[in-house]
Amino acid sequence: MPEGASARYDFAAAEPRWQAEWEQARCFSVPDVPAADARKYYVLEMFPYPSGKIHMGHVRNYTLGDVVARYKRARGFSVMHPMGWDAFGLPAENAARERGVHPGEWTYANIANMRAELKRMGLSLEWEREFATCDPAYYGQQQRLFLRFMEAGLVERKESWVNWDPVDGTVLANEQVIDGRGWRSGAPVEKKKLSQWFFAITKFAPDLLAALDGLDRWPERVKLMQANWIGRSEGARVRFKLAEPVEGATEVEVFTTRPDTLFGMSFLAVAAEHPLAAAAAVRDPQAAAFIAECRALGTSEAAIEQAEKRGHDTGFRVVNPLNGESYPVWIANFVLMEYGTGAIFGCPCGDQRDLDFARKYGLPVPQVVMPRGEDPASFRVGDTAFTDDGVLVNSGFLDGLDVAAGKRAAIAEIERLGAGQGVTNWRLRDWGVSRQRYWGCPIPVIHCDDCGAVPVPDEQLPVVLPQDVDFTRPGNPLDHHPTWKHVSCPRCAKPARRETDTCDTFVDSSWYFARFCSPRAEQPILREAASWLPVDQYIGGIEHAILHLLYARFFTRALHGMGALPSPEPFAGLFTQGMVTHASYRAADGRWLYPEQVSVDAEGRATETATGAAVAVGRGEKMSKSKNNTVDPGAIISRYGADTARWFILSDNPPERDMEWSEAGVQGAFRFTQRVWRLAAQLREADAPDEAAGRKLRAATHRTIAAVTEAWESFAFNVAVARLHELANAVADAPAAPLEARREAVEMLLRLAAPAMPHLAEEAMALVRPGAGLVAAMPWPEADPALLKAETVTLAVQVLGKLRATIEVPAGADEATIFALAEAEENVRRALDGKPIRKRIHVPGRVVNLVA
Ligand code: ANZ
Ligand code: ZN
Repeated sequence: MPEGASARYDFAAAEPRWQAEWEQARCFSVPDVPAADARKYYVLEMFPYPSGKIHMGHVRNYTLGDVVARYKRARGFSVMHPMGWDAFGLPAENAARERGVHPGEWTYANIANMRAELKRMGLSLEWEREFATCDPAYYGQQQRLFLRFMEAGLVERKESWVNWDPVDGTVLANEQVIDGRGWRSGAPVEKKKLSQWFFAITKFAPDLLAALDGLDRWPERVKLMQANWIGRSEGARVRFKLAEPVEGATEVEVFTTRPDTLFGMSFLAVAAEHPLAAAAAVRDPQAAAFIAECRALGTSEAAIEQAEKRGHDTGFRVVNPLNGESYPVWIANFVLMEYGTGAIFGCPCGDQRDLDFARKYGLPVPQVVMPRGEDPASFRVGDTAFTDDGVLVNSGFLDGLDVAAGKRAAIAEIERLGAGQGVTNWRLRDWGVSRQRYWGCPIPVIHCDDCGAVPVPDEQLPVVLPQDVDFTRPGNPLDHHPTWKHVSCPRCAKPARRETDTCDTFVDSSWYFARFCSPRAEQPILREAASWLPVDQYIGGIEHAILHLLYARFFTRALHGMGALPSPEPFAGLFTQGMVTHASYRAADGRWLYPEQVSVDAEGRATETATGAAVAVGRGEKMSKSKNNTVDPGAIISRYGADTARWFILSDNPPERDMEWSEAGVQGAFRFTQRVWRLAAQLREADAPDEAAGRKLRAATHRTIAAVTEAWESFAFNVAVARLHELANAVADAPAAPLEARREAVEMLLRLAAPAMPHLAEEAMALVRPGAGLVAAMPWPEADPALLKAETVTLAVQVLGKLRATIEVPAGADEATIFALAEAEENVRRALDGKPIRKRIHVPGRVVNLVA
């Protein structure tokens, strides 16, 4: 053993030491403006919300990103890998309300805590770029962007519905509405109309949809979710004449994607907020009561989707332009005012919601589409509408057509009659960014009675949040602050009011990746630094597949249009990781137990240690505080070291899949770190060096270089781990190989494992090649092509599935030769015991199985 090398790897001493070395050597720093000849690579993980502690999901996310960053750096890229904090949002205000601590104080204390925890992980981050979105220096620049968006016509002020808590007198976010009631007051939530600020994301809907095609390094699943969210629908707007005018109105317009089914109409339905509904409410108290009931449903689409379909007949009637017949007008809770025209025609045979509604209220169900080949005289839908392609029947001039041809023909006829036109409709709504809360970026506008909404002049930015705020009163503290909102109009100098709405926190995360390129610049994004964009590899959870990614794409597209960004897309590559799960334990009385409270016997039966009572074991459940099945990363790092945690989290499953955290798995990873250390510490010349063994080991080493390179490159991280385990075995199995062959094998093991176990790689490398410098600064090893051509292949030989021998066969040997060599083995012959072989199976490079 080389002098000073101890038998055990002392991670607790080594890890902080190497972290300090990397920091001192500035291994992870890159310039704001990339060098002209540099090959840039920008790796980014979705930045964390500073809740107070890191969890295993963070450990997985940041380990994945760190592997990419370290690997790409070694491949000669100039790698930017920054970190910051998504620091505005409701939990800080809740802490203020519940514990009387200022949201800023709470947030910055959490950040300090989590920064220290992340640093212990040994991530190759460039901490000089760090910022929090709640820093005035960040949100001040965001206000600048808001003003630029206003100038570009991308900001609008519109009325929109919000969830209103009548007791607390405050606007509620959708997640604060629980079963239709305010989360704090418990009062039934009302819908209320407020003037709010919107970003005109719908202007970009066609571009945002079309550009998905070019994102070839994004998961298909995410692209599909985005496409559905943007929701392009081809259809028609159709006007129905009212049988009698209502308050001056003579017709109702609907949006439909199925104009081919107009002959199957049963009713027309409008949203509770539709003017016709209001007109009905004036005459009919029951209509008014029904509308109030709909209002209590809140504004979330999910709530509306799940609610029972209900309606109220207004007594008004309309005439269908295609068949001239008259139909009742209902108010229905499932019709959204914000989509299409806020009115639909219901065709129960072709739409499940319409069918449920018709059955509930005894409305007719005319049959107009059916599967081809059915008999129109007898075909009837039961409880399930027929929504597939089929043939149109009982539909006049449309009879016999399929759905697509029927749509075209129906639209042509509607247009000829002057009763409407074919249209493309988008599901995407404009993005309402107003939030009536304190802990967010103030919207930089001043309201003047004479001048209207006046932008805050650039030189008065940032509009800083006041420190002295009162959280004991309900409502928005900015609104009831004694002085903050009282300012003079920037245009006419008369007394005016500051906007007290703050931005949706999704705004903060829509451009942070651009800010990282020049985090201290006096403007939002330094043009020259923006050439770091797009982010080459973005990594995060699937839960952000829609909103965050769509908003970031919108921002980037808008800024690109203004000439501020070089690329119209923010993220060239996207990787979505799976969850970290853990067993959970539940007692018969429903209590969730901590793993420490449970004993598991050899057969896997779990009991509560204190009582001996049986415990139900849940497998693979997402770690969650409510189920007591979380594992604290800090405790794991203290006990086993960061490299062990990183190695284990990479080893279990492909990173896109969920992985189960287990104590046994962590211990396995820990043993591997110790084993690698011993291989390095115990290198010395063999007593009788065996050249052939050396050649074999070198071939294995170089095959591993090729395989692991490919695995890191392609996010097959668990494969890289498996191949490195094999290389460790190969070294251990070649004690007679000459020292240089073994030294090369261990060196490569360390350098190839370094993206995952960076500390151990440094510490052991200092033994294997003293004076070679930091692994973090070494180029990636290259496999020697000559050594990749294996001379022989080792195969396991099984008889009836049981291992009986291993054989060496010439590379490229045919199957007849391979079977002959296998059957000639002494042990194999004995196992076969003269029985005829019924089946021979050969898995190339791995195994021969003989079935006798
Ligand atoms: C008649 C019809 C017949 C419909 C049929 C469907 C099937 P997408 O694809 O999402 O655009 N719809 C229109 N506006 C609505 C609103 N404001 N609230 C609730 N539903 C609305 O869906 C378009 C379809 O959703 C439209 O086509 C309309 O119902 C309904 F056999 O019109 B359809
Ligand atoms: Zn004014």
